[in-house]
Amino acid sequence: MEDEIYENADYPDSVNAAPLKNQTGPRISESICRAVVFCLGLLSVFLLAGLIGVSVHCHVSLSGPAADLSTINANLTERLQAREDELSSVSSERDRLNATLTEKTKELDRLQLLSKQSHVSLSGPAADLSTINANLTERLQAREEELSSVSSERDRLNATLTEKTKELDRLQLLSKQKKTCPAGWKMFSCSCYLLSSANGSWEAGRQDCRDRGADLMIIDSYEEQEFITRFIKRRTWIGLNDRDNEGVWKWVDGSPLTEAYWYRGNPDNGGGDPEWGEEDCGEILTDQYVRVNWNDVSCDSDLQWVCEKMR
Ligand SMILES: [Ca+2]
Ligand SMILES: [Ca+2]
Ligand SMILES: [Ca+2]
Repeated sequence: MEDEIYENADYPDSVNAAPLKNQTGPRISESICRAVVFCLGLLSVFLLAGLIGVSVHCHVSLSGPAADLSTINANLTERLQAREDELSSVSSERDRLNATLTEKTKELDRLQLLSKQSHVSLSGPAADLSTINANLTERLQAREEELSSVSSERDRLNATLTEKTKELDRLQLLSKQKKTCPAGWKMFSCSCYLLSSANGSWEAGRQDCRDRGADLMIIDSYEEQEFITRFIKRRTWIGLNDRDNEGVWKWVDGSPLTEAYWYRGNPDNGGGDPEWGEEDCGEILTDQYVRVNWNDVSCDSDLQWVCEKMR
């Protein structure tokens, strides 16, 4: 515009060159041209001022919304970030679902294949196989029940065996114990014998034997008579008396006297001598005559005694 203005400004100068040859006309034209140039220059100044004003106004008016734009930009950035996050999350979910779908598809294929195979294999002899299977299952069940029953029987027998073994051991131990005599007792044949260390009446001696699980000795064989004769060193009570019925001798177990070894003249019940009194209890004398060493004597006599018990 300014160039245009100057071009217009130059034009009158170029026009002025020719009219210089004419002195009156050109002077008026020159004044008009100067006025026009002045007006144009003034107009240019106004236009320039207007442009500057507009420019300044625009600059001022843009400084206001700059802050708003920054906020909007920040908001948009934030929302964009949120959207991106959301997208990332959705993508992950999609990938996960895809993986599950793939897995399920494979499982379905496998099941379908299996179903197809089963269908093919069972389609022919399905009934027979089913029957055979049922039979086998039944037989297996029967065998298992039988096995269970046999196992129970075996356990029962084992328990009984254990019990019987214990009983046997106990009896063997008892038998072994019975085969020997207690300490201090003398063993002969099937019996054990104990000579007392103290003296006493026939009744006191018998009580002592009973307290030991025995009784006064019963002599029922010549061998036993011979044994006790060698065993004793002094007069000794034996389990023989006629207290209940004078002259009728019996052993402490109630058995009658069938084989006797009385010293000569005995039993004499004291021989009628009041000094000796009644003689109702039996003793073995120290006499070494084995076949004749028994005597009847007062039951209150003070003698040792011999106990006997089965071993
Ligand atoms: Ca005996
Ligand atoms: Ca008598
Ligand atoms: Ca006598």
